[in-house]
Amino acid sequence: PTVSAKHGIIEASLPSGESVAVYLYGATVTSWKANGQEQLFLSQKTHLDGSKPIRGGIPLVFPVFGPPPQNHVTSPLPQHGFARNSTWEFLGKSSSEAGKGDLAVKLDFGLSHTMLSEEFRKAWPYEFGLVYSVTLTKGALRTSLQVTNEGKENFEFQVLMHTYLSVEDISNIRVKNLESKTYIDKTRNATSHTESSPALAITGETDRVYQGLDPATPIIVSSASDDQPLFSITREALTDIVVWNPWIEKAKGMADFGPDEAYQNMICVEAGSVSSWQTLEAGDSWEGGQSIKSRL
Ligand code: TA6
Repeated sequence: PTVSAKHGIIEASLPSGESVAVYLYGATVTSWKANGQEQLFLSQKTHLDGSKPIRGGIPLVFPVFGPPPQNHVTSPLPQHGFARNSTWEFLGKSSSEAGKGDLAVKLDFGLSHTMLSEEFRKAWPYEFGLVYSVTLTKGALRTSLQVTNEGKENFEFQVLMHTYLSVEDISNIRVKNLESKTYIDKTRNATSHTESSPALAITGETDRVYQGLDPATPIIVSSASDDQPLFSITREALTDIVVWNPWIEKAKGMADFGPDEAYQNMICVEAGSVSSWQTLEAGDSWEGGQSIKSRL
């Protein structure tokens, strides 16, 4: 495996044609190629200069998902918290055997309270350490986050990996294994519903938080035309899945989302722990992650 670091971008590749690129800004994965083909969506109008969170790839949401609640310790933070708009450090890479003679290359990134901007440190005054690992193997990408409470008081957090998957045509994909699950529909005043479809089609703005899923049951993004799985996502310790597509109007309304019709080429399937709060006691650590397999 080769790894290169320049201009705040860490890249790694495997002889089998897999590659990954990670911006130190937000530790945001911006590219994952399997078999030489890009698997993630990245808006053509995304900022990449740190002026705004990257629109695409896998933005990292921590310590709060969505707009922070009122009268809460996270209230002063921006939407989705500070992890995706802070500059992380590259801690290093390691290579290992991934079985069947395949290689794995793991890139580690770190963010701690001492590295935060004054604004963010004041807004969320806890002593913490984050280690984000991005592991590339043949046909799969794993991202996992370890959260450590380095202070003397407990804190609570939410975490989510805001994965933008690249699809050829949104009308030809289905999302499977959500049937009978409870979800909060943010396009219908955050009301609670039960999923009735074994294969969810995306036919308009979709913004749903599916709750309490078995992390080992893969969420499948499949092709409707041949019922083949395109992506299969399993998780560890992340029991919620957010399904989001902005559709026509919201896509037009985001200045950094382009071209406007690109809503047809992406689906966000986001592994997280967001429907409640994880409490981390002083000195304790928590870890959670996702593994995305690509059919290609
Ligand atoms: O993915 C779910 C969501 O919370 C949507 O409601 C939408 O706001 C999306 O995240 C993008 O948020 P962002 O802050 O990146 O524009």
